[in-house]
Amino acid sequence: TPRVFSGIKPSGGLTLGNYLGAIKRWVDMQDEAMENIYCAVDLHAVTVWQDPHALRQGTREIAAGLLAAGIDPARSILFNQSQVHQHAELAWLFNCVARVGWMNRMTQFKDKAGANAEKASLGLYAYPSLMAADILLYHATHVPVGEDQKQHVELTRDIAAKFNHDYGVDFFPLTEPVIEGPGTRVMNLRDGSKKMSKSGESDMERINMLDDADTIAKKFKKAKTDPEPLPETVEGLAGRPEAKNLVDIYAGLTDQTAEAVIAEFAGAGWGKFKPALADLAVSKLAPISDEMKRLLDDPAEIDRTLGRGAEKARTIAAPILQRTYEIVGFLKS
Ligand code: AQP
Repeated sequence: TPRVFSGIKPSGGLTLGNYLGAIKRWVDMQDEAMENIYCAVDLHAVTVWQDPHALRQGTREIAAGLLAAGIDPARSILFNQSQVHQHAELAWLFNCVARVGWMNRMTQFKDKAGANAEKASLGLYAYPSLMAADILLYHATHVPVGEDQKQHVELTRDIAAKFNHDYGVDFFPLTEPVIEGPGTRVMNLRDGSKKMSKSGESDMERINMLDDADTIAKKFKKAKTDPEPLPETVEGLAGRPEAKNLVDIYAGLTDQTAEAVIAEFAGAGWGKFKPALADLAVSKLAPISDEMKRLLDDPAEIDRTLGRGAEKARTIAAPILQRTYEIVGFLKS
């Protein structure tokens, strides 16, 4: 069976970008004939310093968000990365397979490190080889991600291919990114050229999954737009990143195409569209955030769920790492 792996970094609260770009599709993938593995990637989070208390809280929030959105631990494996030490071990080997030149081309590192790359952690630089390890440790064939992760999944293929070639084996699969639908790149509400991020500076630039109805309405009301009304056809969104983003969010939340949304709202002003979008977002997110809050009231139960998931993950990961060590030539007594 095809195997799916994907993760979310506990570097802040979950956003609408995480929901539309990742979680919503992960839930749907459970209905396909695939084995699903979903992970709170805490080892990735600490590539930038995290307050330990916030990291624990963020990890539980991801678990609660996934469970509340419909990830079923009986059908999917759900765990946090650091409980399966094989991720870090395989990442080390991949650090030795990947080339410095490959890492130098990663645009996310450039974005996150900013002007002062010398001060970035070595872990942030090597992030893509840990991500390759996350995926290949399970021989995952499909990786559902947002558009921003496409380059990293392609690098994962390069690492797998180079490992297979260097050791003359056909061991690691060449993984496909699964990037589909209108929600794969949700943009910042205050600047349509940047993606919506958990850790962006201002809270007004993102919708958090735990935001209440008033906050969601306020954020959409204040979202940056141009003065023009919605166009008559979807082509009219070209060159209007903020308008396109709000239409795409509407489309993502209703499982429609942007064309269908434009057909419904052709020529409408923002005074009509924004409240409709806010109502829609609240109607979709409120049941999830209510359930998240209920789950977060019992952190010990969340921890147990993650622990059981980690146990299942290790049963897949351990033999694959062991075989990798044999291929590489590590002695085992
Ligand atoms: N804005 C987005 N639109 C669509 N998909 C998104 N994803 C994240 N932001 C958007 C997808 O969510 C999954 C988990 O991402 P992540 O949290 O592990 O990493 P990230 O993409 O670096 O997230 P952030 O929110 O930008 O975190 P910070 O600010 O801490 O760096 C991935 O599938 C991602 O594509």
